[in-house]
Amino acid sequence: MDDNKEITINLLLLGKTQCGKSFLGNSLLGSFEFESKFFPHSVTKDCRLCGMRIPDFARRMGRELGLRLQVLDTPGIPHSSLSQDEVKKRVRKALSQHFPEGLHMALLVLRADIPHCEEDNQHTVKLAEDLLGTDWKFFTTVIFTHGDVLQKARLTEVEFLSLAPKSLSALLEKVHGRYIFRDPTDKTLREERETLSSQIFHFVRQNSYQTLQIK
Ligand SMILES: Nc1nc2c(ncn2[C@@H]2O[C@H](COP(=O)(O)OP(=O)(O)OP(=O)(O)O)[C@@H](O)[C@H]2O)c(=O)[nH]1
Ligand SMILES: [Mg+2]
Repeated sequence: MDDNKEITINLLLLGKTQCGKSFLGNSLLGSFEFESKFFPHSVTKDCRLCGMRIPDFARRMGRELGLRLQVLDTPGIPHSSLSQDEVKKRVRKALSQHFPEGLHMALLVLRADIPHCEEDNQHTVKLAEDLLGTDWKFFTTVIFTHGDVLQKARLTEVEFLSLAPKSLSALLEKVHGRYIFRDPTDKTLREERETLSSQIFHFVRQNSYQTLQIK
């Protein structure tokens, strides 16, 4: 925690190509900082950090508390033009460059509208472990994008998770049940930012604002 007036939270976006990382980053920032679009190949090639401040985000001991969110967008893995090793190299470099004080939360972005296969989920765990070390599970939240499909399929979040393969439940167990379904339909950027930032802030506070040091 910085001082009594402002808390900085460092967030990392991780996930496969076209899973919605940059879009999620924009929703968190409440602006269109990251290039996000539907494309038949990977859009983001370089890691990029963007930040924003929410003054008067919360109150602590009678004082207004501001929140500064720092969001690091990354290329997807697998990537259409970069090798896995190259993407990992870029992410590691950006983490040490931008978050010398450590990472509060990695946001592991998964699409809710495509099937979750056993191998995919194992690959996701390995990727997080490779990049963040063995403590990754204490500093990771799974974010399901395209949550709007659940409504169309008349499935609740609980039903969706109970029908998903065991490897997905295992992944959610590993991250201590920290997951969020996002459904950007009918929401303004501001509403999205408020909902997402409070959910993530809650998880960071549960961790007593500790950070993961990237070696
Ligand atoms: N309906 C819906 N569309 C989404 C959601 N998240 C992302 N998208 C769309 O999915 C497409 C890809 O989103 P991006 O944010 O560019 O995905 P990315 O993971 O950054 O993609 P790369 O940089 O190519 O790896 C865009 O058209 C987004 O508008 C979501 O939750 N719901
Ligand atoms: Mg992107």
